[in-house]
Amino acid sequence: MTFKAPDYYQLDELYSDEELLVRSSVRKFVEERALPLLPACFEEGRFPRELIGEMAELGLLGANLEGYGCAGIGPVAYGLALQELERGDSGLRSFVSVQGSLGMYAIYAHGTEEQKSRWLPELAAGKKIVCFGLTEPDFGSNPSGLQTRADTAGDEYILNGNKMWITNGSIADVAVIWAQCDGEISGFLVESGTPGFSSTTQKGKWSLRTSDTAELHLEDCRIPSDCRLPKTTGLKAPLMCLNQARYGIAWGAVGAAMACYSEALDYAGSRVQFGSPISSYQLVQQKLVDMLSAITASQLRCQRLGRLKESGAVRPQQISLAKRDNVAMALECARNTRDVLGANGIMEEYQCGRHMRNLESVKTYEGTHDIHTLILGNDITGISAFGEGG
Ligand code: TGC
Ligand code: FAD
Repeated sequence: MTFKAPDYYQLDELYSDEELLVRSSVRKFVEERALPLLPACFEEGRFPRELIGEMAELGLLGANLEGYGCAGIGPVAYGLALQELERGDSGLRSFVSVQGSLGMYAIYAHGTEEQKSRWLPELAAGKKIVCFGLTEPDFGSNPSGLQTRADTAGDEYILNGNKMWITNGSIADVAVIWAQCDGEISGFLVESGTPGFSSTTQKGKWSLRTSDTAELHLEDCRIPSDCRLPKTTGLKAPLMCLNQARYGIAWGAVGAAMACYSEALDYAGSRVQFGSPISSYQLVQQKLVDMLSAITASQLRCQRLGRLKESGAVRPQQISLAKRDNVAMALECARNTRDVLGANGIMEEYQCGRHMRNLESVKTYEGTHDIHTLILGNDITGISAFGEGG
């Protein structure tokens, strides 16, 4: 099947030449290099490490950061790149989100000049991999209560605790670990191989199978005091990183929806039942139109969000709205496509089932759908409904 990107409101006219160039180069990479591998990787439960070098060459790692070997592209170009990656698979976009928007951004925004010079060029080049450890077994939606501790011992910190569901966790060369330190949440750079630091790959996922997910264990893990990210005092520091990643997810989810819509339209045009293509029946047309309408609304939302980010005016709550609604929209498109494809919709040779399963994770990570609802509810009413401790 040839992918036909829906652009019903001619939004391409609103993108610059540079933005369209970024999109076309990532689209080519996904079409020619990633999609031939992804279905098999999904079946095997394997992250395609062999694609890291090419993604780095395309400037996709820390793409929207300035200097340190990063491409320095604008937010809209970055969004379009992530849209293309997630058109391939959410796991590919996850890798790029965690490497750039969470790990590299944490160092970029909160690190010393030495930390930035040491890590960012190699992370941008894909020679090193980073992960971001915020979530713990008992603290997911409510990271403010996290239990991992960093205690001062002379010119070292001693870290103890466990992290869970950490993307890139078992392949990372360095982990950004969020821990309680002197009564505040603070970030620490922990290198793989440090005594007392280990990871366990989380097996048995039926979603995001092309992504590496791991538990991280810290047991009397000693790190030099200059491994602390100095500008991290309080939950605001990791939440700033989450804004970057949630922004990318808002765009990425639209890519997954576009892949599903294109598949549904193509299939409906060629599948004949009762003597005619199923696309000639009103109920099928309604499903296709609902998808197109929802995708167009999300594309417009991304466009505006990107321009707001470009001008420095975007608010975290506006990002929450886009993450929440675009992911829900994409999940609905994946389910509708599965339906339009009938029995074939459950087969791995079609993409909709893989996207549908992936999007169940995307709905949960980076703040669940319901947490973003509460963030927005709080914003419009001024009343927090998170419950005690929220
Ligand atoms: P709250 O009291 O509201 O806020 C604490 C401080 O942070 C500030 N703040 C923000 N700053 C920047 N950006 C945001 N989005 C911010 N939201 C809040 C706030 O102003 C305050 O600052 P200050 O100066 O007064 O101290 O904190 P809370 O404890 O009530 O929690 C708020 C809540 C529930 C919204 C937050 O905890 C939350 O977002 N929870 C969801 C957790 C989450 O998203 N985890 C993601 C883990 S990483 C991940 O999933 C990666 S998957 C990646 C992949 O594979 O692609
Ligand atoms: P919980 O917080 O236990 O929530 C369970 C349910 O309760 C949800 O429906 C939630 O919406 C609801 N709920 C919770 N609180 C409230 C409330 N106050 N009001 C109403 N409903 C509520 N984390 C990282 O730190 N780094 C990573 O790289 C990372 N990668 C991930 C990769 C994958 C594949 C997955 C699945 C998760 C990843 N996560 C990562 C963790 C992710 O951020 C958490 O799963 C997410 O924040 C939700 O936490 P939880 O799973 O503990 O669910």
